[in-house]
Amino acid sequence: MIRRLIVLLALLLLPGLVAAQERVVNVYNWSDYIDPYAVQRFTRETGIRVRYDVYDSLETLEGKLSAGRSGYDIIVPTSEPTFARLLRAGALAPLDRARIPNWRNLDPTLMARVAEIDPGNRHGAIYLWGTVGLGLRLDRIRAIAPDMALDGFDVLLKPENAARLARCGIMVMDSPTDVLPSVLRWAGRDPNAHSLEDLRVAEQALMGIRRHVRAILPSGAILDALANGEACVALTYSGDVIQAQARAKEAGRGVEIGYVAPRQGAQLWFDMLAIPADAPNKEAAHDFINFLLRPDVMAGITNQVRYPNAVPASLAAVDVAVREDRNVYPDEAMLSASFVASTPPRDIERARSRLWSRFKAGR
Ligand code: N2P
Repeated sequence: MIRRLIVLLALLLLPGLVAAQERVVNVYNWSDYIDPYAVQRFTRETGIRVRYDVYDSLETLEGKLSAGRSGYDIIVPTSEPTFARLLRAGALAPLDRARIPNWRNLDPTLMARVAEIDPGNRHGAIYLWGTVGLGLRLDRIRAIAPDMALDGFDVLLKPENAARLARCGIMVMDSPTDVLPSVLRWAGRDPNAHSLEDLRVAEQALMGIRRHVRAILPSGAILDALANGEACVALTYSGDVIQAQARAKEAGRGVEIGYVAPRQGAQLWFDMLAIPADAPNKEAAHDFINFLLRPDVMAGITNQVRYPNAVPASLAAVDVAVREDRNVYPDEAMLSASFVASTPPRDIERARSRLWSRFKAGR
């Protein structure tokens, strides 16, 4: 009888014990920003289950993280301002390099660029990087405005151009953080000059085209709209446009998408793999980072999402068409003209979000 009770008890408790032993990593990453095959492979090789959530703007990520106890083990904030701000707030765990042997695969020159905000690169590894620019629906634009020069933000920000293209769909991603610096640059201002006067200039530029803008949407929705031909001009991230271009081509309905990063200087950004200070599964998070930094895994990711990575040894396995696409891997001239956004002080940050609400409301 007693033996039977023990067996029964064991049977009741077993599932709980197994669950307690199951290893999990909670990943919070940008949408359309990984090779699904890499995630499956990680689980197959390590036995660690991946719970995967996505966001599509820095504002969303920061909102979630600053509330604390997000429950995430891996996040992918842009070096500035989000990663820098979380770091300053003590919200990021230092990385244990001994658990990340593939750290040696990282490009030292790129890592040096982000060391300015994270001395010694103690809290983050570059995952992917890219620029901010315009996705253009070339087949429609050629029909509507064959004479328009398609080489920079004039296409969007000159009101006479926006007026001509309005009927085929102008969209802007919903992120003051990743939109305002490019607008300032276009207006001839220092994109990192954080003054109210500068913000007024950016606001004027945006308000000048507001009635021609069909939608201000999170970046994930912009990617979809470009891919299915609903957007003619869309301000968003480089690789998202190139993914949309590939999807549109595959669909074979004549939607032809192109990407334009302003020659005068595009915003360049670096997204960081980081572990929140209160992450529940820090060991599994280290294993995940280590896995992503493998050249073969990274090559698969770049091939899938069309963003360059920071693991030079991956290049050999990156498709030639992707590797040679200057919209994916910008050339030297573009890189030296580019700028990286800095982290605005609090009061300017507040003014930026008020400006953005007015832009969205259109008044
Ligand atoms: C992925 C968006 C890219 C990240 N869909 C921009 N930092």
